[in-house]
Amino acid sequence: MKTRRVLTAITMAVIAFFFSATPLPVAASVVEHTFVVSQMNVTRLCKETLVTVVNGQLPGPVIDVTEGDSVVVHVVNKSPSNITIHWHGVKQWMNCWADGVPMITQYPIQPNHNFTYQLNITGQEGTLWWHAHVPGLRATLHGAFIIRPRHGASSYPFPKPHKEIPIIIGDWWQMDLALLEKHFKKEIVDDLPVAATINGKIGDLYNCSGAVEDGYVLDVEPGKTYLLRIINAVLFSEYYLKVAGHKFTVVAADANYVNPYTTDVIAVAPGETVDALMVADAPQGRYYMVGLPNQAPLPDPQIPVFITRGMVSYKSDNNHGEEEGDPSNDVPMVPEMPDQHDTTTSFYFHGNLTSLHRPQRTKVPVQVDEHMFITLGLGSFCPHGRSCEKRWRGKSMGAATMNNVSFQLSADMAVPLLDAQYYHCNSTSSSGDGIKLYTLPDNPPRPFDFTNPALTPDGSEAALLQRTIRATAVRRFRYGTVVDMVFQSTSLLQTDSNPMHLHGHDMFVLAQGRGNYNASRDVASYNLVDPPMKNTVLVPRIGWVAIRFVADNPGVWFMHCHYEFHLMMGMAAVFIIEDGPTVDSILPPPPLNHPKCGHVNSLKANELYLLDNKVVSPA
Ligand SMILES: *[C@@H]1O[C@H](CO)[C@@H](O)[C@H](O)[C@H]1NC(C)=O
Ligand SMILES: *[C@@H]1O[C@H](CO)[C@@H](O)[C@H](O)[C@H]1NC(C)=O
Ligand SMILES: *[C@@H]1O[C@H](CO)[C@@H](O)[C@H](O)[C@H]1NC(C)=O
Ligand SMILES: *[C@@H]1O[C@H](CO)[C@@H](O)[C@H](O)[C@H]1NC(C)=O
Ligand SMILES: *[C@@H]1O[C@H](CO)[C@@H](O)[C@H](O)[C@H]1NC(C)=O
Ligand SMILES: *[C@@H]1O[C@H](CO)[C@@H](O)[C@H](O)[C@H]1NC(C)=O
Ligand SMILES: *[C@@H]1O[C@H](CO)[C@@H](O)[C@H](O)[C@H]1NC(C)=O
Ligand SMILES: *[C@@H]1O[C@H](CO)[C@@H](O)[C@H](O)[C@H]1NC(C)=O
Ligand SMILES: CC(=O)N[C@H]1CO[C@H](CO)[C@@H](O)[C@@H]1O
Ligand SMILES: [Cu+2]
Repeated sequence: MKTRRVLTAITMAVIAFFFSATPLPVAASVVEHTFVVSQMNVTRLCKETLVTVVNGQLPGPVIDVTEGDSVVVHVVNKSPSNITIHWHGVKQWMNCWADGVPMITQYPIQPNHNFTYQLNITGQEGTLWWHAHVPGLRATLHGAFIIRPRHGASSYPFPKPHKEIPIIIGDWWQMDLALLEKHFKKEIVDDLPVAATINGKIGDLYNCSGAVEDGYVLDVEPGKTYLLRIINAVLFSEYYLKVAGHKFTVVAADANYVNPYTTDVIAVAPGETVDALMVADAPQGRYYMVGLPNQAPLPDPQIPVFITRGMVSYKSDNNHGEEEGDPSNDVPMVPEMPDQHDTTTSFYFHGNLTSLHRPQRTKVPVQVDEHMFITLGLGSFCPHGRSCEKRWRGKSMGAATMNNVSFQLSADMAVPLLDAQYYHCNSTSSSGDGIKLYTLPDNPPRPFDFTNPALTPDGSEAALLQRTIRATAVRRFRYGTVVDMVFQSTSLLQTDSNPMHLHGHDMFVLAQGRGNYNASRDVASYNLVDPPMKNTVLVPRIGWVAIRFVADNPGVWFMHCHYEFHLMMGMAAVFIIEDGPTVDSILPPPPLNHPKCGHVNSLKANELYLLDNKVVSPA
């Protein structure tokens, strides 16, 4: 389903010009894929389940490109669901139209419709991934997106690995995941996965009818180095990954190189990627590779722990006819995992990432234009005149918020926000007709002791704070604005961490801390020398992260928590980045395949929208 063709001579000449000072790069290509989205029945754990997949594969096909390539993906939707595909972490410079967020950057691709995405991969190397931006369905509609250096593997800032292996941590649900959102809307909240997977395989900790499940096996040769491209594609847990008897050297995160960091455990939250070298330097034998999720301890709501297990297996180099392993190590070695409630290991893992010094590395801007402080927490929609009731695995899912606003697009919205913004075909202002937008506040509207343990899970302390509002929360930025943003995880109703993902940009992660952020104390801890750059920052539980980013990619970009339930509950906002002053800082028109707002129905005012920051009473 994949073809590669060389760009035209003119484009080649242009590229050759730009690279004339460096060794001859590989020819830029157009990498073309066709993604047929369809449903299929898969039997795991003795139960047949209807899953939505791309090209019948689980995980989906790998997109494997070289920096400088163009990617063309034809999506053919043969499933009964509306679909979009998001290219997670791809910067999409001047190409917001291809970002793949339904009703934010495009109309969803309806059943029996096609859509073609075109993206240029520029200035990025490493591991990213793609996934459906559809609640629930991304658990099976995803795959690795690998960007190789233009000058070949010998230009890696680390020894050339023998092999490069995507390691995708996923979860396994025994339900049609299109139902997840439907259930959610009906306030059915007991949907849970039944197992976790490595590269689509559950592993031998699970069995049914006496037979254990298949596990992922990585065959290694003694002494060789393997680059593991680790992706967390699960819907709502950070994972720890270990291989018994082995260490990792972390070399990149979110497709940005980091200073090599040696550890025996990888922490990877949904939306994050980690590239790590693993040397097969243990005595020959078999070693379990284990993925274990972490979660906040009680009184937070607890979910079952889904551990997945694969294997690193040494190829025998003797001639005694053994198929695998050394007979003296027949029982595979099991790694000692962190406790499921240990979040400190993750805190340190993330705290130890620093960006590698290279000529291409983006310098941290020192002049900051705007400061924002954003609290992340849960809340409740409380009907008029009634008190807020118990939420989250109680009667209703309630809300998740950023600065006390729970993001929601109106169901009868006629135009994707990007079209509305671009064509002014519906006023995207906070007044007048058209799409009503609500400005995401720069600060929490009501400061409180954000990490007070008494706010968890819910009781009299939380009652005063949990009432929240629904709105299409947006924040506009002038082109080129340097933004400092502190994300504060709160203990309001729960104490989860929050992997916050910004589309279209990487963020410098300046600092993280526990408890409440305190500017007069914490600014001093900012790393302005070599902060890591991430598209997804894990805001620790009962803690904060300070990031900086440059709003230099015009468009309408989603910013959201990558825990699926938090996202469905509204922990999201839209960043609108305005055009710049020069020709090359103006968002180009959409590709021709993009339906324009000309043929859409009129918008209806919706009671969920807010006008001039005041709640519009339901009619
Ligand atoms: C899946 O299996 C069910 C019941 O066995 C069947 O009715 C359905 O057509 C199958 N769906 C697909 C896509 O194969
Ligand atoms: C799919 O998208 C179309 C157009 O946006 C919408 O009218 C329809 O209700 C959606 N279908 C589902 C199942 O969400
Ligand atoms: C969608 O793509 C398929 C496969 O390339 C093609 O057969 C079909 O005609 C296309 N449908 C539309 C509506 O463009
Ligand atoms: C990709 O780059 C080519 C060559 O610079 C340009 O013509 C094209 O418009 C770009 N496409 C996108 C989607 O940015
Ligand atoms: C099957 O799973 C059960 C419960 O998890 C476990 O007690 C049993 O040992 C497993 N059997 C095999 C063959 O792995
Ligand atoms: C790095 O990790 C070590 C332990 O693994 C920890 O002691 C140290 O505090 C971490 N550094 C940061 C900046 O988090
Ligand atoms: C959110 O706003 C509502 C009023 O709209 C207020 O009652 C509640 O205390 C606020 N909660 C927080 C966390 O700011
Ligand atoms: C914030 O930090 C400053 C400097 O360390 C300290 O004086 C102040 O008491 C702190 N504020 C709070 C609310 O903890
Ligand atoms: C193109 C489009 O959707 N236009 C609509 C914008 O909103 C006004 C007011 O709701 C409608 O009248 C237009 O049809
Ligand atoms: Cu979250």
